[in-house]
Amino acid sequence: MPASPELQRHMLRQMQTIRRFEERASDDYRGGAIYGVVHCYIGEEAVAVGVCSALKETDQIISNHRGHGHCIAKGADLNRMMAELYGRVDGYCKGKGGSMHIADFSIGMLGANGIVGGGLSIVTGAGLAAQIAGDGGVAVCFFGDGASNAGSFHESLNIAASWKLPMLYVCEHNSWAANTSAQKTHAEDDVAGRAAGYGMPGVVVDGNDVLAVYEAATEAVARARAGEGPTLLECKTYRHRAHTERAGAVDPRPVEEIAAWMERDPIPLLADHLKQQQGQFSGEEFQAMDDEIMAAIEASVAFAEASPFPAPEAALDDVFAE
Ligand SMILES: Cc1ncc(C[n+]2csc(CCOP(=O)(O)OP(=O)(O)O)c2C)c(N)n1
Repeated sequence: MPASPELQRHMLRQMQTIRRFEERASDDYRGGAIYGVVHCYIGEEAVAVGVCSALKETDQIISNHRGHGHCIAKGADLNRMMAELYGRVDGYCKGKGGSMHIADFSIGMLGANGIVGGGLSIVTGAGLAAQIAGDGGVAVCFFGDGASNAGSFHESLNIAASWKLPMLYVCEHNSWAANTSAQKTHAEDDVAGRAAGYGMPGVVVDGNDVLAVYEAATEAVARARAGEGPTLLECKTYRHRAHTERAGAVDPRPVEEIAAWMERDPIPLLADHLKQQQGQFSGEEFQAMDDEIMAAIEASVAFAEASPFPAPEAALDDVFAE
């Protein structure tokens, strides 16, 4: 089902929010206000937004080390996200998790994860739980082409297909795992082809076209809800930034390759599409939307700065389950 003009405007706002949030996170990380490490999703926003727009709030997702976009697309609170990056007590993990551990069960965001491939088996358990509960829920995993070579990928897809779990596996194929080209680690260009080996559909989609991602995800989600089992959805996309925001981080990717993908930036692609629809959108509206987003980002930084650091004696609180 094609996205309505209202939904398209919502998607544009979501993508621009991810972009602005991460630009600020990167600046503040390099400026020393944010600790730990920051991996930016900039350039890949259409994947998280297209997929999450096809979900209900009660559906569950899991993310990886590059998780800000998935959190925002699922409806996470910017203030608590920024406070977490700043390491403050009002952050999602009370300031002790940082960029790679943001979770919000209340909106079906089961968490980012610093272990490459770590989310695949966890969220497959969430799919099994939804099936047992019979509540019509769907579980979604976002992971990279690098993670598609982890053992957990094969184990998870095999069991999910065998048991017809209500799942969507979203491979964000950006052609690089840290600084290693997928050409060195994948004999086939398409990860989706592996789906046949497990007995599930494998679909390749332009991951920079949010409307194409949305339509493919909508179909896969309907299939999962109908009890027909999981789908592997491979989204071809690209990150605009180096693997991490660390100053001086090595980036071996060819400049021509980066430039070609930046020409297909998913945000202008959707904005231009909206503008071409008579009376649907204008440059002024985009500017007004961006101003509101920038104000929300500023507010999130003020919220973070006003929050204290956790007390040293709280270091072990919430670490162990009781
Ligand atoms: C088990 C494990 N091995 C290695 C790493 C180091 N590492 C962090 S991100 C990354 C690359 C992941 O690539 P991919 O899954 O394609 O995701 P992308 O960064 O491209 O979004 C690696 C090797 C890790 N965090 N966990």
